[in-house]
Order: sequence, then C-alpha cells, then structure tokens
Amino acid sequence: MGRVCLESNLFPVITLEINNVPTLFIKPFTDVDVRAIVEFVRDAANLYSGAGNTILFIDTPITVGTVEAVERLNAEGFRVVFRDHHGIDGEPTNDRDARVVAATAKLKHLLRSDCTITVRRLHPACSTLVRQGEFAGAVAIIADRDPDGLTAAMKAAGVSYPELDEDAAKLDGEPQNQVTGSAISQLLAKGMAVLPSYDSSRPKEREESQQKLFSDWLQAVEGNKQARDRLETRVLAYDEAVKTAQSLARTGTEVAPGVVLVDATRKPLFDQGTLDALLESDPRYRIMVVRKSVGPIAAIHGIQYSMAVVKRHQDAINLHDLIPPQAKSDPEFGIISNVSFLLHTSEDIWNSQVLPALRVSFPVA
Ligand SMILES: [Mn+2]
Repeated sequence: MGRVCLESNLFPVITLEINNVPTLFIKPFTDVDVRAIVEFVRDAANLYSGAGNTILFIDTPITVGTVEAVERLNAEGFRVVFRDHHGIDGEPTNDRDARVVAATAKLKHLLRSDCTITVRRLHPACSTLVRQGEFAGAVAIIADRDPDGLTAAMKAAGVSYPELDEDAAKLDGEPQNQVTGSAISQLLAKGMAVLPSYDSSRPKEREESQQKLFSDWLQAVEGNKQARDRLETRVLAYDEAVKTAQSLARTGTEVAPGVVLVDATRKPLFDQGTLDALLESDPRYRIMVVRKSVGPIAAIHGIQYSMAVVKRHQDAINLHDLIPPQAKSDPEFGIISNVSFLLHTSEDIWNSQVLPALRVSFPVA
C-alpha cells in the first residue's frame, strides 16, 4: 500500500489501492472532477509504467463530465473500458433522460465493444458486469463513490467473496434493504448510514470518514481483524441513529395529497433506511420528503428538501416532472437528481416550484 495517489488541495477525493490497482471514487459533475480523473490516471500511469494502458470506469454516472473524461483519456492513448448500469430503461421521457441517452451514444461510439451500459433492472449491481480479477492489471479504476462502486471495483481488481454480488445489489438498493446483506456487508451499509453529512465549515470531514470506511472495509474483506473491529464501532453509532429515525417518523405531516414531510433540521443524525421504512408502511403516502440542514445543497443554500417516491409508486411517479425540463442536476443550482424516484432541492425551489406542483397536479392519482 501507499504508492498512490492524487492529493488535491481543491477538493477531497477518495482513493484506494485495491490489489495494487489505484482506484478513484468520484461522481464527475464539474470541470474540476474531470481534471481530477485525468490527473489521477496520469499519476497512476507514471507510477506503474509497464502496467498496460487499460482504465476501467465502473458504475460512473453518465454525465457530460464523464464523457469528457473518457474522451480525454482516450485521446491520450489509454484504452478505456466502460461498464455501468445507469442506462435509460425504455424511451427517455424527459430532458435529463435524453441527455443520458445522448451521452450513452457518445460513449458507445467512442469505445465500441469496450462500452457496456445496461440498466439496473437487469444488473442491480455493477459487480455483475465484471469477472473477478478481470482488471487486476489495469492502470487505474474510476468508480462511483458508493458501495456499488466499491464492491464492483474490488471484484474487478480481484478482491471478492462469495456473497459479494448479492450484497452489492442490496447495498445499491433501497435504504431499508441496504443493511440486509451478509454480516460483512452490514458493516459497510451501517457505516455508510452514519457518515457525517457534508458540512461546508468542515469540507473534508465526510470524505475522510468515507475514505477510512472504504479502506477498513476493503481490509476487513481481506481478513484484517483490526479493520473489522473499527467497523464495529460505527455500528454503535448506527444503532443510535435508528432510534432517532423512529422518533422523527412520529413527527411526519401531510403537506400535499400523499406527500409526507419530516423536518430533521434539529436531528441531523438519523438513519434514512429506518425512517423510509416507517413512512412507507403508511398506505396514504406516495412521496416522502425530509427537510434537512445538512447535505450538498444545504451546504450552499442553507436548507435542502430530499424527496423519495415510495417503492410501490416508483413506476407511476417521476420526480423529474416536478422541475423544469432543462434544469441541471447541480447543488449550485439547488437541484440534485440522478434517478426518477429521488430528488433533492433547495428550500427556494421547494417553495416556488415543487410544493405548488405537488399541491395542484401531482402526482396524478
Ligand atoms: Mn450503482
């Protein structure tokens, strides 16, 4: 360990060396993210001269930034292999989906058979898109910065265990199912559930905690007892967060037909999966909203509203219909949405656009 890697002063990043393969965990949204990817790969290539020229992108959201990073690496002579399950399932129904379809087409045109973009329905976990150790000789892996990205990158680099694919699908699913995997998987899920939320006064805190969590979990999978003990201490914090979620669930109010709102601004440390499960158990509710003082949008705008469609209504309700079709998913603009059943907005957008739409015409019963 320890030969890697990029240490940026501009922003914190999560990196691991998995079975000697430098791995960067990132969601490419901005020019800075694109630069981080390109520089990470260049550094990795310099450190490991002779390691071939293959770069694996796995579970990376298909954004304009992703396409740009792939184009630049391709132009620099790297062989980029792209495997992902964020493709649009069926016809695009809004501008955001259309942009993903366009970006997907660009990647497929550029990378041909090295580009596999499928859908979550067929591949609930990205680990099923790689064989164990298939990319053990890669120069670098670029992965999504979540447990699906981590498990897929580990398997690709050659670190796996029998239940990994099944666990990864749960880890990438609904919050209440994330903690239902194998014992080792639960340590990762519970650790993720109690990561500190992004706080602009301590911008590196969350990243550093997640870096340590990913690093300890990788080592625990490889059999390291101390790493496993450190993960167990995070489980104690998780148990507390479950209790807080239970008390928050009792405070939910219906703000529009079928829409329940919980104000968690005074109790930021709660378990999302527990809260979701309790709210979902009420048959009146189709959309759950949590008002938060923490998170990427709250860091910029003060407050954020995080919406999720109840599982049984996810086919019928698309939260992207609540925001202008040309709206960009970017915390700076007060909107984050990568999937149709999750939407985060600033308080301004919630009050001026989302809540009025929910009250007047949405969701269609
Ligand atoms: Mn994923």
